[in-house]
Amino acid sequence: MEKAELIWHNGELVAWEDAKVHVLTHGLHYGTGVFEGVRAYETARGPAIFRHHDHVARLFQSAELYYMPVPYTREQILQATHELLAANNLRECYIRPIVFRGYGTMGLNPLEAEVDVSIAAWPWGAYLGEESKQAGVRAKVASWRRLPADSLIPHAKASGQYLNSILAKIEASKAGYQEAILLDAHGRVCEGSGENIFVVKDGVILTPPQTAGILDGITRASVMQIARDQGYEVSERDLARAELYLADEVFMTGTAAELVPVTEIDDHSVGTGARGPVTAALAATFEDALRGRDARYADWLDVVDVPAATAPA
Ligand code: PPE
Repeated sequence: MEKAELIWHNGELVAWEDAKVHVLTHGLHYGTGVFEGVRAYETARGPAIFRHHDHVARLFQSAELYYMPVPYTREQILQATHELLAANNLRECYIRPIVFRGYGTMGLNPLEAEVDVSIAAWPWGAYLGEESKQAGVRAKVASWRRLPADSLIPHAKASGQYLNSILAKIEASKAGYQEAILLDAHGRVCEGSGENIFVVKDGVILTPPQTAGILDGITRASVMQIARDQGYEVSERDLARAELYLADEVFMTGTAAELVPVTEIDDHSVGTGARGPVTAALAATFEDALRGRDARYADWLDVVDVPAATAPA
């Protein structure tokens, strides 16, 4: 990975190399952490964090779901992220805040363990490869089922829960695919290993509902709004596996992945096998929204005051 200079850790900016934890950190042993993935983009008004307030709100919700008190306010986390980007002189980056149970308590009752908070940011290019946003990706339905909502909490973005996605991702990549699609125990479509999923069929846009074991994606919500604003009918409903194969278009959304067409699933070509027109139209507006080129979505951008790099005299 690409590095930056500084990481915000428990209220202080520390050198990237010094942002370390003890090997007996609770979150390392039991996965007791919650995190976010956020991105900032260069815009005409300066670097802007996309839906920053929504990401921080979800971070606090995830923490609450695991009974983890965050020792900072939302406002402090928002502010700290601004300071971090300015201090690192980052104008386009991925941002990873994490709230985790720290060092000093072992055993499964975490309630007495301290809660630590870090925020890192670094340049992170196309998540599924440089070609992916245009050319699309080949995906495989994983044999691993999405974690059930009666065992863990799909709505929480919690560290330990990602072992489920990681098994699916390993399976897909060892089989030569770029991404995994997870179904639930009844065979209904849930999401990708790190993305929500959409199907386009006969001009209608379909995506699994909140009850389908998905993470309530912020990119998903943004793309649904953009689609409705463009006059598309968007329906949240359960999807059968075969509806993926028979779709006109399939695409995935996520902060890291952004908006990526899925052109092949389990060796069936989806639609024409190339990025479809609905996906292309949504991706164009989404890209404009991220980069501050569409006034309708200006509220989604939290502009950061990063001093422009001074040109050498
Ligand atoms: N589902 C899952 C399981 C998921 O991890 C993500 C984000 C999404 C859906 C989309 O959510 P949103 O980013 O709010 O639109 N995955 C994050 C972590 C990826 C990683 O490899 O780490 C991300 O995209 O930042």
